[in-house]
This record gives sequence, structure tokens and C-alpha cells, in this order.
Amino acid sequence: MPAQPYPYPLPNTGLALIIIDMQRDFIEPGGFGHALGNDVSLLRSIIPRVKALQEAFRRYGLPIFQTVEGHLPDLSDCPPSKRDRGNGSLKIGDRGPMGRILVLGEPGNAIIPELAPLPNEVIIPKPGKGAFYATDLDAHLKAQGITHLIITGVTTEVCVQTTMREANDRGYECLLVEDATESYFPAFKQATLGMVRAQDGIIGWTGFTEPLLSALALQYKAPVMT
Ligand code: C5J
Repeated sequence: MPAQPYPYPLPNTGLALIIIDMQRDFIEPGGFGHALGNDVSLLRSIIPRVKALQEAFRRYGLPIFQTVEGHLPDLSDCPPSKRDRGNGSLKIGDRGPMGRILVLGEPGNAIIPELAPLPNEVIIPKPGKGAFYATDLDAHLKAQGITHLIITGVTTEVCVQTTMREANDRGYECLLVEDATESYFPAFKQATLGMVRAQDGIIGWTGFTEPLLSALALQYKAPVMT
């Protein structure tokens, strides 16, 4: 499919969609992103494109993995190097309007309703920025023979970029979908897009939702319902 720095080789098998941290904590007022002083409304703009990709992958029977960033209730998996950062009014583990900030299972930790996963879709809870650190994502991908990842979600320069770098180090061929990822800082988003595709695609490819949907439609067929 058309991509930068050159066309992305969409495979016939082994493709998965990764949706990073589209959880209320980052996207709705009262969550972690808001507590850190960010304008969370900026992130909502990508929801229709992420949704369109989610629906397409479902239609073609291709695997979808969603991550949520969160910690155990006793915060034993949240080092001080993470909890102590930021000047926000609320820190990780503190009680906010959507429950305890960035704690697994709290209302704020839920994936936004628009992108709610189906019961058969895998959710990967992750304590770090990268989706491979202290998770079983790699095991899931290997078990399903996944080699190529379409990466979406928030925030571009933090959890999305970290995950793409981790994936590239592990041998996955990654495309970051430009209009299905967002940051609280537009300049950081653009810088990240430039970084991943620089030096002839040192981390991978970037591309847009519409050409990806067209390429998927050409390459995959929806399973026939009997
Ligand atoms: C952050 C994320 N920004 N999902 N998490 O702390 O990017």
C-alpha cells in the first residue's frame, strides 16, 4: 500500500491491528492525561479512523490487539521513576473522578465505548509505555504467526512510538497510521512520524487510513457467512 518512505508490503497472512491505550484515562476529562495538564479533546479526533480500521479487521477476520496502560491496585508494578513524574494535581494511584488514576479495572482504565473490544479480542494490560515490556503480547503474536503490525492509538510520541520501536527490535514489520494516532503535542506527533520513517524506514513505515482500507479490501475477502 502507499506509504512513506516507500510502499508497505501488506502480507497475505500474518497481519494484526494494534490499538494502543484508547482508554478513558487519556481521552476523557478527569483521567491521567487531564491530571497532567493536557487538553484531552485533541485525542478524540482519531476515533473515527481507529474505528474504521477496527471494523475492517473484524470484517476480514484479522486479529486485533488493544492495550491499556495500568497498574496493579498495590502499585507494585509502578516504579517511583514513573509515579513521581509530572506536576499534576493527581498522581498514579490517587482517587480521581473516574476512580484511581491509571489503576487496572478502575472506570477510567476502560477502553472508550466507541472502541470497545469484542469478547474474543485480546486486551493487553501494560505497566510501561511499550506494549512488549512485562506483557505477553509477543507470545500472543508469535502463537498466531503475526509478522506485520498496523499500529494506531495514543499518544504518538510516548506509548505508540515506544511500542513500535520494541516491535521493530523483535522483527515485526510495522506501519504507523498517521491519521489514527494522536498526541497532546502536535509538534511531537510530527517529529515522531519523521523519526520512524527516517533513514529509509529505520523503525518502519507511516501511511494513512483510506489507502490502507482500500488495500485491505483488495487483498482480503470477508469470510462467507453460512
Ligand atoms: C502516556 C501513553 N502518555 N499511552 N501514555 O503516558 O502514551
